[in-house]
Amino acid sequence: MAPRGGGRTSRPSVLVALLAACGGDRPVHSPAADLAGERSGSAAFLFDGFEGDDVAGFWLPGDHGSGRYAPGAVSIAADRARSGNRSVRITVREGDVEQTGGSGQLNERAELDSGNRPFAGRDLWYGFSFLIPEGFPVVDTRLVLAQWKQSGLEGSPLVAVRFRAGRHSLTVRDPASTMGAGKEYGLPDLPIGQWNDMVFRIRFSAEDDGSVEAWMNGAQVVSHRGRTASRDGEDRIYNKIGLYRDRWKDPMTIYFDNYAVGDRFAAVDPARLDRSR
Ligand SMILES: [Ca+2]
Repeated sequence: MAPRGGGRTSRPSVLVALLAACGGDRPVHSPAADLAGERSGSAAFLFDGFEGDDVAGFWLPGDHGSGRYAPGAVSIAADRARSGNRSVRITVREGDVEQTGGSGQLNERAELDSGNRPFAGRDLWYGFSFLIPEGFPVVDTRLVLAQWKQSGLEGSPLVAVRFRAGRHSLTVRDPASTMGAGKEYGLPDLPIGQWNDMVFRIRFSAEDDGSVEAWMNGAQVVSHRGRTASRDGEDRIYNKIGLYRDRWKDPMTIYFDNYAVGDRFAAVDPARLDRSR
């Protein structure tokens, strides 16, 4: 596996970088996010409401060939927003950042990667809202909308949100298996053209105290207990959102908004930015 962006920095420097980013001139988060943090009494470690002219500075760059998306595949969009006026639009086209999987199957991707962080062995909360637009090709091919992986561990993601042939599901890998064996939880159907708020509480652990919980539109839909990471990997975790699939002819587009990583539900809940709350 190629060296990953977040792996270049130690834990303290990641925190320093985040603090610097928050105080810098690059639009990392919106005033609405500050208000939400104040209301909840908790701020997220990472937040992108996609209200700036570009994605937030913590996302790894998508250099063609080495990054997670091809040039032009990720853009700030003003035609959809879960909160504020903008979101991020991600489109994968045939052959984008093409790789060959373990089974020889060609795969392709357009994903945002929030960085490689020392998150193993602790409770982490992730939240985002996403929208599948009208006209999206709902087809029977492998498609991953969000995934969590462990640095230094090859094979399937530890946790993944999938959408295949209209079936929306969450998979938890058996860390001892390299090729996908594990548990699959069915998730509520995905309404096309509507925003869906997702919150995840995940404890990545190579011991029995691992856990994965998920909420969709405010209702808990997954509660998993057991080992969620491998002793063969590093203690660093990275999370990607977007579109990762086996090779397919037709392009696919998805929208995300209100991405957050934090230490409690209220810090990452995509609905926390609703003005009525
Ligand atoms: Ca937004």
